[in-house]
Amino acid sequence: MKNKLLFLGPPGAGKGTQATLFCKKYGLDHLSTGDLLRDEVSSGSLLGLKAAEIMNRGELVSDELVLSIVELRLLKINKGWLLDGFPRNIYQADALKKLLQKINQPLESVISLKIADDYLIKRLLARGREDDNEDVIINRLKIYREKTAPLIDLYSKEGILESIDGNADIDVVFSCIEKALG
Ligand code: B4P
Repeated sequence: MKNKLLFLGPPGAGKGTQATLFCKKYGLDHLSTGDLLRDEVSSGSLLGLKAAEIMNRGELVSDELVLSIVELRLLKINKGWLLDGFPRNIYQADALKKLLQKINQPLESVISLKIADDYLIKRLLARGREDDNEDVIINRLKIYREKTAPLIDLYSKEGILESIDGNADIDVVFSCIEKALG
């Protein structure tokens, strides 16, 4: 099984859900920039307060902050890892490539979870996190299309992208991911 992975997809596609299950089963280190940022927010730090404002508008937190968090974590990892929600734009993807070259652990596979906007909006409204209200979700989807979706093309050209239908039961999506990475 490949163990240097990235899960990509629009907000609510199930990246976090699938990444948690996958890391538990295969003993990988789960690196979710969304969770790390929410931890920073809960800590009440100045950086956390700034991040909360941006996240609650559905926008992307600064590349500088995200990269500093990711770099610290990746430099400490010596087993397999799964990146969830990072990179989110071309700049972060370039920075990640350089970082992975530095630690000599190239990305092996990218899972792209596909799902229609209507389903995403329903799922996120049902979850009801602070950034899960309709206006913010629509903004997150817009930013996903503008900034994150171009990464699909980038990793497809590198020949490491696998597309999975995210609009199925959680265990069905999980089996498809296992098959793609097996
Ligand atoms: P994230 O925490 O990454 O969250 P997400 O994209 O909204 O959700 P995800 O796709 O993980 O969905 P989940 O499994 O939870 O980002 C939040 C914010 O943090 C961003 O808007 C941004 O501001 C900031 N941020 C994060 N990373 C950043 C970066 N690199 N750079 C800059 N800013 C960054 O699933 C959603 C719901 O669907 C859950 O309730 C789940 O139970 C349900 N669900 C999942 N799979 C299902 C299925 N198969 N069927 C039915 N329901 C399902």
